[in-house]
Amino acid sequence: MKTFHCGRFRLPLDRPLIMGIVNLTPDSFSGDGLQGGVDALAYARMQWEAGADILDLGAESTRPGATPVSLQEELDRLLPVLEEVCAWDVPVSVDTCKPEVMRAALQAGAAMINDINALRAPGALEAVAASDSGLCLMHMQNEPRTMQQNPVYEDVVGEVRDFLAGRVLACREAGIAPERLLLDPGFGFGKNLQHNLTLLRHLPDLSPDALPFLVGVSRKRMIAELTGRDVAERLPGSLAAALFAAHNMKGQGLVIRVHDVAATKDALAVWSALMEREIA
Ligand code: HH2
Repeated sequence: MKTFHCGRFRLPLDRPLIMGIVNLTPDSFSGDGLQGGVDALAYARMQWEAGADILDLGAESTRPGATPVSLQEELDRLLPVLEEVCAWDVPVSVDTCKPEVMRAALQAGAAMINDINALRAPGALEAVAASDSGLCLMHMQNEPRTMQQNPVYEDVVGEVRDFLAGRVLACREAGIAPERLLLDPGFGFGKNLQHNLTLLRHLPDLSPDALPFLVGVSRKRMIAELTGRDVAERLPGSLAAALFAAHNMKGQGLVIRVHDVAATKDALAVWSALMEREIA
């Protein structure tokens, strides 16, 4: 059976895994950031107890138009929470593009680095190569400030696949074992609705060497474009997309990054019970 290697954890990929989002930001698009005195540790524990297989801590919003935060600000938001959560028996991922944050996170015990920039920043590959952390390599066209200003592709599937293949090669050349890698098409990161739908339909075709995928569609604008719903009402649409991804990727390995862990777990439980006869 395939496993995903992240730090001291070996996660079996025979069923879709759930990554629970913990946004340590005041400005996340989903509205789940830490405004209004929400306790980050209590929130992280709630995500874990709801059934998250991995917790993903992010201290910088990447929503379209977001302004970057300074290194110090990101570390100040992240480290106090990370140090506590790393003592729990759950793999902790850190969502960051900055090599300095990667190094500090790994030192504090993070089991995974989730980089929407696919380790392209100078020094990023070197920051993670010698560790045993899991890694997520995501495709993004342009950068968060500008990415949704008319994204254009000639062949979105081919371009995303080639980009990911290039990043996998760069990791291999840096000595990173493929068992440490998850790939992500980057839904909403420099893509319009049609790009997002095409990529979701073609997930299994996007991965060089049949590597596992991470999919993040939870509450995103593509759900709003299909349902007309505000951010607080996008759960049913998010679940439909998550189940489609699970169905499409069965056997290849999938991590689903979500805000609503308990609801996603229930939806996957029903889907996997229905699938059992086919798998047996
Ligand atoms: N999406 C967001 C952030 N990080 N990482 C990966 N690998 N894939 C994604 O699709 C992805 C991601 C945006 O979601 P969220 O963290 O809820 O919002 P914000 O960046 O505004 O905090």
